[in-house]
This record gives sequence, structure tokens and C-alpha cells, in this order.
Amino acid sequence: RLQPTHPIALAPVQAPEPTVDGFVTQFLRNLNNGRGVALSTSTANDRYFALAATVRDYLMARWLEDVRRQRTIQSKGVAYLSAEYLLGRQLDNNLLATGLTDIADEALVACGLDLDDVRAMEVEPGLGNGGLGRLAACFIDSLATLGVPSVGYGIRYEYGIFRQTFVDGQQVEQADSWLALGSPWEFPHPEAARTVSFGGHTETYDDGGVTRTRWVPAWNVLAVPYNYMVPGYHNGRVNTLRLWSAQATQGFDLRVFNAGDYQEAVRAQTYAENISKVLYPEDSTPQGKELRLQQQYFFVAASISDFVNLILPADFDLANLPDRVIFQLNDTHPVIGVPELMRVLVDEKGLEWDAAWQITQQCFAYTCHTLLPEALEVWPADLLGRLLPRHLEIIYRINDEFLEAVRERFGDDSERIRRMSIVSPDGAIRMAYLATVAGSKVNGVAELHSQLLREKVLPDFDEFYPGKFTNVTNGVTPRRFVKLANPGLSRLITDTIGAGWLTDLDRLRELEEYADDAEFRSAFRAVKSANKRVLARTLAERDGLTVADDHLLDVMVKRLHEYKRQTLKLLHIITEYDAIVSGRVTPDQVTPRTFVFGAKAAPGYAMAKRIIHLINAVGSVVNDDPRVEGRLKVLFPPNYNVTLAERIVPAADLSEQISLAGKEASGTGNMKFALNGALTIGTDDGANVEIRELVGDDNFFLFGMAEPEVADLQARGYHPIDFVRADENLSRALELISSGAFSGGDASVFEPVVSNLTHHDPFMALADYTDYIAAQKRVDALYADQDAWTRAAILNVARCGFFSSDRSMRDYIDRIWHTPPIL
Ligand code: Z57
Repeated sequence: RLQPTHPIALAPVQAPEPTVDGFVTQFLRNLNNGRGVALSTSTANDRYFALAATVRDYLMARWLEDVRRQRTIQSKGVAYLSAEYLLGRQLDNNLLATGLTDIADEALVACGLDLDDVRAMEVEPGLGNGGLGRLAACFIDSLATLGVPSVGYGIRYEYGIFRQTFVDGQQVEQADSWLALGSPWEFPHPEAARTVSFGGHTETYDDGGVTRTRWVPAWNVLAVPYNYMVPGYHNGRVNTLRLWSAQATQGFDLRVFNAGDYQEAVRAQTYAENISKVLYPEDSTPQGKELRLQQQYFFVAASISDFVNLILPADFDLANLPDRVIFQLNDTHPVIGVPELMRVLVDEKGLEWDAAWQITQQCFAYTCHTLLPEALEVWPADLLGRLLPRHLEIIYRINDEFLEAVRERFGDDSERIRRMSIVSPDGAIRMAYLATVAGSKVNGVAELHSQLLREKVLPDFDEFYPGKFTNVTNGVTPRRFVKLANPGLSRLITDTIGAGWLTDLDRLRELEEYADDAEFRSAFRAVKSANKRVLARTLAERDGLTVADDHLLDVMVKRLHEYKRQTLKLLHIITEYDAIVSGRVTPDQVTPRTFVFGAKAAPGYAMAKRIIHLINAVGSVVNDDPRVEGRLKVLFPPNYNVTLAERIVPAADLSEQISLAGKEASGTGNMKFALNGALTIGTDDGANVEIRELVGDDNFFLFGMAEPEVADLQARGYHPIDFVRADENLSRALELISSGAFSGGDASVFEPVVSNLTHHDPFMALADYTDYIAAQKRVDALYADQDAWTRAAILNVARCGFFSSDRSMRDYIDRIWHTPPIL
């Protein structure tokens, strides 16, 4: 017990004065003492670090206080387990949270500096692939803003999502060395490192007459936690994100390889440290690599140990664990935590199996993010057993007892048993099934997705576990994606309905009446134009691209995946292009449009990469053709990331959400665009369904088959060629690609894309083409009436408050977690 006597040491932690003088003083201290440089000799990076440190200093008192309080109150909290957090830049977000933006601005001016220049130095931590990782980042923002006790657990990848460049229109990946200049936001805590073990075998032993099992691992690594502040918005709360970094343990060499040779010892160290080296860049298509399972177990075992052995008091009765924590499984990536908690409770803490299983079932809940069968993770039992022999035994026992319960309920229905077994017929562990059996709740991420999950993916489980399945529709944080990304709109909203909406987004409804107010509409349009100019400046500086500000900005930004159908968007562009160059329409009959793409392809996904190449190829031809000049333009800035999204989203007029119905679990980009006043052209898929219900049919461009029609067509037999024959525009567009028009006459380059579409088209782009083009005509018609368009855009903003991640968090709290905020 510390017994300080000095009055300063006895007082609570002090934040610097929230004034320009206070800020300048603290900034210069950080520059001088933290960086060891004078203002006059500092580099831009020094200044960025000192500024970040200064913002940190304002947050620190609250952070320390919140950590202390969460430990003393010991109320139930959320441990969010996610292999990805796609955070985006931190500086602006943290300035916003603390309300220091204006003070920092003035303080820097007083130091002869420009906040924008300093901002530009920040490299975003891209510790995620796409929607799933960004969702986790939105959720921890909302949990902090709501004041819910929570901690986010994940991996501190040394390299995040790759940096994308284009060489001759083709994607080339570069390592994302986001830590090269250090990160001012992290706090390493090597003293709190956890040891994580792998390999070896299990054995039984006699423990005073009781036979117990223990795991004798072959090697281990150290998991070193790095803490990051997660500030709530204007509420003085600061939660923690805790990411684990792998480090070799001392003596690692001897235990692993028994080599006794220096070279080998160093090699072994490298092996251990590889675990947190790099983010796997596949989104929705797991690779089944051993290192990936190592990553998963690494961060989950460290997190559970952290909670059980460090956060809980030493005398805590583990029977009460469900009153203290809910481990939320963000997809199947952390599901190995289920047998891990069982192992900790039974093998390490000496609980009986049944008691441990009772506890475990209450401590986990599982979120599924997909419907694609190929995205459901399975681990071959031999791989899992080699890496985690005790966990495999535990999984088998869980499965045996589960199947026994199924038999009790349904009799010896061997078909059903085969279908429901956690272990597949070919001996693979189905992680989604394990999560479903172990989880207190299982949720999908949009109404349609949750319904299809129950009816099509896990129907046997839904029948067996009534009440276990639920829905929580995704959301996005309005702090980052409205306030920071769209300051102009935010100002207009506050001027119109007053402050307070940013933490109570349903209040946007109050804007509805202004949709009919000509003055408001013109202010709203002015904001959109200004945002286009900001985007134009960004793309000019970043990529040397030019954006016309009088064009309809038609945007499709998301990971490149066939199910998302970037090719359908391309076919529309080619059709418009063809219509002009073939003389069937005159240029002035075409709405001037700029098409913006942003998309990374998984490095091993050949078709996706070829589609990227095709987008760039179509772009160069269209952009270089004087016949369509001023009418059609295609922009594909490389390396789409959170930072760029914050510029593109507020500038967009039209949001492309055109996945095949039944394939996109939710989508979250769709929400960001609608909240920023873009209209959606979309299928009846994922959260599009809910967006359309809220904004109304008149303010949404719906097209394409709905999911039941997709299923019907599939069942009848889908022949894409029938659709090519039925629509001349479609056959012409495909023919243009095949002819080599976009590949300098070389027909072979994009032949795989065309032949895949015409012969297989697994995501039925061609079946939806005709209706898509018709919907685009409705877009043109509405856009021609700027008042009508703006009215619809305003109504999108006004009616999408539901998509705040604050609402998602409240739904999780009410339906799944039962973790009230602490005030
Ligand atoms: C991922 O980003 C998503 C699902 C996955 O199974 C994996 Br792996 C990565 C996405 C879905 O595709 C989106 O539809 C959804 O909005 C997002 O997760 C967040 O739920």
C-alpha cells in the first residue's frame, strides 16, 4: 500500500489548463522534454508527437480515474474480443472528444504552426481489413461515449493492412510500416505481460485422489499489452483498448528447439515474434494458415488471462464470473477463447467441468458477420491438435455432451447429428458452431442477415436453442463520420436544430421539416459542394487527380469482392460510355458523372485483382476519350482507407450498395453515406433494407432481385448467357471488354473476367444488370431536379439517426450484455 505524504501526490491527477496558454505550455514541454528538441529545430514529426502527447496529457487524468473506478466498482463490463480494429487517425478524434480543437488550433498558430500540417503527419493504424474491423472501432467509441465499463482486446500488428499502389493499373502491395516513426498513442506495459503457450501434449495426473488433466506445452511466447486511450465524446470518460504484441520469452530457444546454437536461438525468437507481425489481408475468406490460429489463440489467451488474473481481485469467486464480464466474440476469430476459458477454469483453477461449462456459457456471446459459406472458419483437427492439444480435447468433450443433448431431444436422428456436430465429417472444427453452442446469444448484424442466419445457416441450432438468436443492426459513430468528416453539415445541423444531436442521433428527425425549406436546401447544397472541393483538393495533393465540382459524384468504396459486384458498376459505366461514343445519345443528354472507386483486393484473390485492373483500364480509356470529356470520368485513388473515407463520404451524391441480395451481411458504408446526405442505389440486401424502410421508397433507388428471387433463380438454374441475349446494352458492354477496347487491343487480358461473368457469374451481376440500368435512369431523372434531389438527400440525413453505433451499443446492452453504463 502506497502512503504518499506530499499534498500534490495526494491530490487527483491534474490535467493541464484547458486554455490556449495552458496548451502552448504543455505542447512546448512535450516538444522539449519529450522529444528533446527546440521548436526552432523540430521536425514535422516532432511537432506531431508533441501535439499528440499534449492531447494525451489532457485525457490522462480522466483515464487513470476511469481505470481506478472500474476496478473498485467491479460492476459487469464488456470485454470485446476482436482480431481487428480499423481505428483511423486518432489526433482529430481525441481533440474532438476533449473539446480542444479550437484551443489547439490557436495554440499552434501562436507557435507559428498550422494544425493541418501537423495533422497530416499521422499515419492511421490500419489494424483491420474492412467492415468488421471498422465496426469494432465504432463500437469502442460508442461504449466510451455511453460510459459502459469495457475494454477492447486485440492484436498490435506491427504491419496493418497493406498499402495499395497501382503499377500499370494493377494492384501492388507494400508493407504498412505504421510504427516506423513510432506511435504517440500507445502505452506499453511489459510488466503486465502474459505467457501464452503452444504445442506439446496433455497428460493426466493424480491430484489427491482426483484424476486431472494438464497441458504440457512445447513452447511459449510473451504477450505484451499496449494500452490505447478510447475517449468518450465530451463526457470525461476514457476507456481502454488493449492490444497484444508477441515477444520471445527468455530461454525460448532451449525449450522450443533444444538447439543450443546461437543462430537457431535467434531464429526461434523471430518465430515467436512473427505472431503479431502482420494482419492477414483477407476479408471474408479465411486462409486456414497455422500462423493465423496462433494469432487468434495468442490474443484471446492473453486477454482472458489479463481479465481473470490481473483485473479481477485475487480472492474473486469464479462462480460469479458471469456477473463481472461478457466476452463478445467479434466473428469466429476469437472463438478459441471458449475452450481456453474452460481450460483455465478446470485445469488451472480446479473447477468441476459442469460448473465451468455453466460459467463459460454465460460469459460468451457471438456475433456472426457473414452468410458466405466460404467465410465460415473451420480448423482441421490435426492442425488444431498439434498447436493446442488440450483445447482439442475440450472441444471434443463439449461436442460429445452437446450431441448427447441433441439426441435426448430429437432421438437418434443421425442426419441431424451429422449436420449439427461441431466436428465436420472430414474432421474439421466448425468454429461458428462452437460459438453458437457456447454463446449465451448469437446475433447477426442486420435484420435480413439475422433472419437468414436463423433460417438458412444455423436452422438446427435455432430450433434447438429457442431465444438464443437475436439481431443487432450495425451502426457507425457519428463523431468520426459526421462531425469530423463533415464539419459543414454538422454546423448546419446545429444551427438548425441546436446542439446535442451528436450523442442523440434520432434528433436528426427534427431536420425533416426543413426538407421543404428552400433556404435550408440551398445551405445543404452549398455544404455538399464545399465537401466536393475539399475532396478535390485531397485527391489532387494525394494522387494528382482532378475532380469537377459540378458532377454527380457516384461512389463505390469497399473491399473488392465478387459478391459486392464492382463489375456491375463497371458495366454501367461502360454502357454510358458506349452510348455516347456509338452516337446513340449526345453527350449533353448524359448527366455529368464522376465515378469514384476505392477498393483493396486480398493479395491472393486473383479475380479481384483482375477486376481492379479492369476498373483502372476502363478509367484510362474513358478519361482519355475527348468524346466523353466533361461528361464521364472515372477515379480510382489507390489505398482507400479510413482517412480517405472521411473525405469521400461527405462529398458523395450517390452511394453504390449493389451486392447480390443475401450476400452482404449488413454493410456500414451504406450508413455513412446516407447520414452524409448521399442517396443510395442498392439492392434489398443487408442494412440497405432498413435504410430504405427508414428513408422511404421515394428517397432510395432500389433495384434487382430480392433474396427469395435469387434463391428461386438459383434453384431453377441460372444461365447468365440468357441475360446477355436479352439485353443489347449488356451484350455490347461485354463485347467492348472482350474486344480489347480497354486493353490496347489485347483481348486476352480481361477474358477471364468476361468469361467468368458470361459462363458462371456466381453473384448474378448479369441477372440484375437491366434493372440496375433502369434504376440509374431514375437517378439521372431525379438529379435533373436539384430541389427534389436535395429534398431526398436531407430526408436521408434526417431519417438515419437509427444507424448511430450508440444505438447498436444500447441494443447489445439490452439484448445481450446487460451491462448498464456507470455514471
Ligand atoms: C468483414 O469485414 C465482414 C464480414 C466478415 O465475415 C469478415 Br471475415 C470481414 C463484414 C461484412 O461483410 C459486412 O457486411 C458487415 O457490415 C461488416 O462485416 C460488419 O458487420
